Amino acid sequence: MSEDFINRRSIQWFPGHMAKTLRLIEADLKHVDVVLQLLDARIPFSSQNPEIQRLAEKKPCLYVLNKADLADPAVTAQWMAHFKRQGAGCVAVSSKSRGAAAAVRQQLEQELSWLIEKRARKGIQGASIRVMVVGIPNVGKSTFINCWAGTTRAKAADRPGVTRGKQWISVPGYELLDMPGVLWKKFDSLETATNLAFIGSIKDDILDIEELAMGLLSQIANMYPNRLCERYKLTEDQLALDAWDLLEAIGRKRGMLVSGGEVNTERAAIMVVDEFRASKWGRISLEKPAREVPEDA
Ligand SMILES: Nc1nc2c(ncn2[C@@H]2O[C@H](COP(=O)(O)OP(=O)(O)OP(=O)(O)O)[C@@H](O)[C@H]2O)c(=O)[nH]1
Ligand SMILES: [Mg+2]
Repeated sequence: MSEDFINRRSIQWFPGHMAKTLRLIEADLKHVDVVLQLLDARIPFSSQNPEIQRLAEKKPCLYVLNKADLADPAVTAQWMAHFKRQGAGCVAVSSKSRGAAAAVRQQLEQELSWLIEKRARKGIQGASIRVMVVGIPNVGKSTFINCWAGTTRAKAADRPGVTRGKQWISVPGYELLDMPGVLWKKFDSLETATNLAFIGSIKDDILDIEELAMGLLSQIANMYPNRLCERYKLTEDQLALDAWDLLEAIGRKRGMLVSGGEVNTERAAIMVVDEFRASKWGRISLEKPAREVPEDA
């Protein structure tokens, strides 16, 4: 069910500024010391853009699982272990809380200790470390930079595609490069596109909101059934309804009716998607790391 709206609508959102950003990332890599790749802690796999990945590989790279305040902490711990096993530097933060910048800076200084020592040996201790911040739209790149700067320097808002050009921001000891978010030129995985749509990294205008809400309800009814039951006071029988009927049942519970007593399913869908994104259903992770087989198994 969650894939239906993708099949019907074939999601495609790759405006000109995203193509330009990929070229900018490539060109600016030689001017930075490290790449911070922000991922969404609720979908650390789906939020890894392979094209960004390919470019970032040329530099030391650190993953930041942002919006960890919205994700299931137990699953985030699994993701941290997963990245560690892969030998990748990783830190989980919430850019809405003050500690995020300090946590990332500490990890960065660990990853870049060789560079810091090399600079100290050459007597260029004062040089700032240049950091490029990249990721999908709406993952919180600009918010993270503002958190580090301690003030609003980069424009940030709760929709994808806010940052349209690159912007350097200086903080003590560092130069941070904010970049626009980049999606896929063409999605090859329906699951990835679906997950990105759920968390709001794809412009909602190009999506069918009812199909989006139905997909989300089906997925959460499987993964975290109790959360839906609690939030919408649903019985087990109601939870087992198909997604359209479930959406109607939720709309009815919330009194979202039109004349004649029918449910305004569009209003219900908007409410469902908004409530998920605002974490009204509690902390939820949509993806878990694939079970890895130990090498000696
Ligand atoms: N709960 C929570 N919200 C966050 C966090 N980081 C960012 N946000 C919110 O996510 C939304 C998007 O943040 P931005 O900083 O504009 O995201 P961006 O990655 O710069 O987006 P683009 O410029 O569009 O690529 C804003 O509403 C932020 O307040 C976080 O760690 N936790
Ligand atoms: Mg931004």
